Amino acid sequence: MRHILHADFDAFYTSVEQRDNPALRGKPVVVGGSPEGRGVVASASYEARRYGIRSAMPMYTALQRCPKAIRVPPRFDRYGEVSRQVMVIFREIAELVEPLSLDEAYMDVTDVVTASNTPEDIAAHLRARVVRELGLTISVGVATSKSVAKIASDMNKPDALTVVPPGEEREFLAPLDIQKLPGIGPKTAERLRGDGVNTVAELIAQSDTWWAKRFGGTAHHMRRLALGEDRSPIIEHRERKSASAETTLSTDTGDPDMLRELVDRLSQRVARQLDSTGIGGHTVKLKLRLSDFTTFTRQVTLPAPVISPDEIAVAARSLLTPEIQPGRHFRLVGVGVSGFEGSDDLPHQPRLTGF
Ligand code: TTP
Ligand code: MG
Ligand code: MG
Repeated sequence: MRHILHADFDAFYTSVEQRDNPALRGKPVVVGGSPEGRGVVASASYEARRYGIRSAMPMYTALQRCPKAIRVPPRFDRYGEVSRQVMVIFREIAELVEPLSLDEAYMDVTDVVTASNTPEDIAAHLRARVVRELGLTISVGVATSKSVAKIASDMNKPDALTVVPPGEEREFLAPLDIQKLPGIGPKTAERLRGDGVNTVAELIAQSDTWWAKRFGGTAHHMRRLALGEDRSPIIEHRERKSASAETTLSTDTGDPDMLRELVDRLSQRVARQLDSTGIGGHTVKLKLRLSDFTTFTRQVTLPAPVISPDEIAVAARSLLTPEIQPGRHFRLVGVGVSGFEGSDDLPHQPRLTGF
């Protein structure tokens, strides 16, 4: 049996800002782009969440919901620094560490567990150390698998320790909404709800044929997740590749409506790739090839990661618009997302580039 911890900072970006600037403490704070520049909320303090403010919400909407909320522009360098510091602590307490994003990681502590040092003790000690050394709180989930530990760490946020004892995984998951399971995004959830399946209990009650129909090749894996029997190992270094999609047109076109519609379709394909990992990227790229085979890309790096088809499409369309010019015909269009949280290709400054 393994003992896995999942740790995740509470309101990461905003907590760092509140720590560094005492005037922000105890107040509704949002980190993200400006409302005029169509910015979105990257992180909202728990005080701001009481007003219904959430990550990925347009900043304009957030400030409408809570006009006295204080907006702070993101400082990615600072968050990267804190992230490296917490990962050092994680590596000191656990044998294996798999960072998932800047603010969270899985840890396998199986080898350090003893009768007098239970997984719960290790987690409590870890939480205390992070508060003492970094002045920030993390929520931790303790379980026998990655998926259950991750769901547990999110359960009682903020500043919480949630333990799922061995053997109780199934009961723990049963009452939860299906979307709590990793791999069930909004699209899949919608289809399952159409079958009257809303909770994990209802999911595991379905027949083999239903599972095969709904999940195809991943049915076996997903069923294990739903039963709390996820066996996936802690992976020390995870590759996060970019997600992209492109199409060569049957006839070259310069028609703005056709091109925009194509960009939307490609954005949906890219979003589906991102949906499988649940990780958004900061950079949206548009690739274009003209009738004469000249190929070029345009890209934009955004303060908050994009993951939904609409977010990707809005950014990609904004790159497309200036390229539509009289007499210009396109033979290929591509859309891509990169710049994932915690990866090396994330630039330190939001920027607008073309090459
Ligand atoms: P999360 O861990 O998802 O969120 P959080 O730490 O702000 O809040 P909590 O964990 O307590 O629910 O993401 C970590 C950071 O990643 C977050 O502080 C900002 C960034 N982020 C975005 O930029 N955009 C997003 O849509 C999300 C979800 C996160
Ligand atoms: Mg967090
Ligand atoms: Mg996180």
